[in-house]
Amino acid sequence: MRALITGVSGQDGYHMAQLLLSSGYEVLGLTSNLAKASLVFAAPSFATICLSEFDYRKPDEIGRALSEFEPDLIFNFAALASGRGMFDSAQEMVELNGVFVGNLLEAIRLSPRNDHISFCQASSSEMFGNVEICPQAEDTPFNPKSPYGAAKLLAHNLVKIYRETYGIRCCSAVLFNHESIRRPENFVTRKIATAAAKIKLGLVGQFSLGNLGAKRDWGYAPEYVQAMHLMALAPQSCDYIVASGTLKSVQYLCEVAFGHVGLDYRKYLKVESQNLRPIESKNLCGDANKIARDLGWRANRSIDAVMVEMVEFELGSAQVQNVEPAKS
Ligand code: F7E
Repeated sequence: MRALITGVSGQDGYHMAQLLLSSGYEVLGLTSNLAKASLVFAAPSFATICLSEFDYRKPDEIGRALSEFEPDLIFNFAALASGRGMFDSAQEMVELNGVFVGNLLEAIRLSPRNDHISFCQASSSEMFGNVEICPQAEDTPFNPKSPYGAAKLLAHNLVKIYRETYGIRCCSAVLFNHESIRRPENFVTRKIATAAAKIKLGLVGQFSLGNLGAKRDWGYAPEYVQAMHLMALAPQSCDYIVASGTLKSVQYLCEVAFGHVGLDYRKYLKVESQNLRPIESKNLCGDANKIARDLGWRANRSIDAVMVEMVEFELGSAQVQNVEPAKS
């Protein structure tokens, strides 16, 4: 089996590549930054991955990749998301997070092998915006409050249209927040884990956050890519909520991370307005009963355990970076 992963060097692309390579797939990873991707996948366990530089703004390129590589499964993680950047550059956001997915679906439709391809899109809980209904299920109305959420909703709707109109095997996983040691440093879990580790080691004296009261449904990224893999293999393509069903606040994550290293986060935290969002989505908590019923997937690892894993990883990395060269 052959799998194509777009946005391969991000957190989810990395975990998906790891899962598929260990399951015996041939994997082609598309990336807008080949130098970065080559570093991300430098470990010997990724020796067989094939990486290719890709311009997401050129609609023809995706058709070429499909005819040359002939994938059975396609996972789309190519997206702009930069921590508090849900409101960054609306035009780029719409082009990459929305229009590109239309180009990808059209390339699948035009492919002579379209019967052999199954496509899974990384959709987002940000499409719900500020919802009254909590938890959110597959039939909860979307009401995005950010350009990111709106662009993701464009892609989500296109997937549904191509499935229903053309019979393409395509589905969307509505992913709630999901974290791991691969999270980029501008996301809140990584910011907190890095701060806890560096403050514990005496490398920095304080850290800054935005809205401590913000609550999210946080899960473990390697489990969320497993859900998407199951969805792509399912005989019937349909969309699923992928979530833990548990709401926790940013403050709670600080308590877990700093508690793990025996510190009180309140002594080191500065709340800064630059970390606040113009509008904060509220009540984002997913009901993942449908995927549990149909495909047997459930979120297992708690966000407490994920935060501890992230802090331990950051302690290790910070120590390695700060080891002084041996004196001769
Ligand atoms: O924010 C609050 C912030 O940037 C989480 C992506 O996977 O999940 C992710 O997007 C919460 C928000 O993730 C800071 O206001 C407080 O309430 O870690 P985040 P996100 O924006 O929710 C969704 C589902 C996706 O689809 C995305 O691709 O934490 N928060 N203080 C902060 N957030 C950040 N980044 N920095 C702070 O200082």
